[in-house]
Amino acid sequence: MTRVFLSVALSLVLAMPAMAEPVAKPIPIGVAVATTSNIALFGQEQVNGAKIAEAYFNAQGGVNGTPIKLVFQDTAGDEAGAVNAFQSLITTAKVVGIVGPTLSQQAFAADPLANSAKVPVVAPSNTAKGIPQIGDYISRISAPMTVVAPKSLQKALALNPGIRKVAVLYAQNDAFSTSETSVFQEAIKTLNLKIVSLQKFQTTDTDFTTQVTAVLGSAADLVVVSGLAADSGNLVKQLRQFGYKGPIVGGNGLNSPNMFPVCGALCEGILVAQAYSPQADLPVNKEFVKRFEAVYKKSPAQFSAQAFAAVQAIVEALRKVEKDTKKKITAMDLAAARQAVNKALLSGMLLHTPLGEISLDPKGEVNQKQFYVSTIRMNPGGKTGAFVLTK
Ligand code: 1QQ
Repeated sequence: MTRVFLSVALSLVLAMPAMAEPVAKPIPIGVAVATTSNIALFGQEQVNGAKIAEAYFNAQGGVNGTPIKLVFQDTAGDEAGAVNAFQSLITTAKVVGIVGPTLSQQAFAADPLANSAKVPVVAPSNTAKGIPQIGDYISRISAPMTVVAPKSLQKALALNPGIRKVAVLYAQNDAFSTSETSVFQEAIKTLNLKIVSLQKFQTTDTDFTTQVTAVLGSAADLVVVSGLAADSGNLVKQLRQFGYKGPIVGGNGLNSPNMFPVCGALCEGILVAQAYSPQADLPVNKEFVKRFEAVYKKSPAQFSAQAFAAVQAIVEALRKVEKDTKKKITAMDLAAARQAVNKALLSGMLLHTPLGEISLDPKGEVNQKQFYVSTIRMNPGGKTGAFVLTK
């Protein structure tokens, strides 16, 4: 008797995940980025951009009249934090899709979880090689460094045709940084330049005396840095303090104005390739910039615009699902909705985003045409500055 009861109870429990479970109203979309830790400099910009997207799309009626609701989960800066945030969004918040995480390093740990749970992930800032290849449910709106990084290098060379000797520095404990440096190193060789110094550091380092001494000893006439925000900022600062006067190309880790206080006036002149310009003359971008400036009293940076675009991709996928199935998302089973959203994301639809026109290919890789190379220009006093389009 007891045994029969137990086995019935057990089979009920086992059957539970398969039981129909509707999508909540408003429609929950997860945002798992770093709002604490050493990479909060990026994550805070992402939260700002995502919140503007939520207000913007809800003002348009959300998903054909049903509002969306962003559920934020801090990942902090490491892999475990990203895994926990994903877990909570998938099982507790029951989101239809996830925007996140902040770092590629975290994506390689957390994305497989979402992929096996069949929950679509749209990466807002994962630029390493191999992100969409993590699985069928993983896509990105953040252009890979294979496409973006060489542009800043070409610009540095156009501005300084005498460059021959390059010092390359990178954070060896971060997947994005190791991926980006390999792209830079490849491009350096293609441009017939010579790598005279190759230096490694950790994203947690604050003292770069060893690396800077080696760079100065190599008489490099260009320095190329791949790291995250605080480490790269301190590295640039110490390079200048020790007397390096030549051009500096920074990777995506230097793509945030939140990094300006780290190197202060010594951030001046760093060249960075960008996937976004607040000046882009597009209706959706103008509206984004207007709303962003009204709330945050500053113009949006790349990570904010990319977070907006990632939320947009999921919203437009939700709209497409309703159009194609003639069913309300909120009348659908959660598992079915997640699968349908992923299918719509990978259907090749054209998205008019603040980043320009982009689309995702069937494998989840982004197609983006327009990129920019900017120069960091610090204001007198060295506390604030801007990315200014490089002529
Ligand atoms: C990655 C990156 C970082 C610089 C994003 C903040 O591009 O981890 O892929």
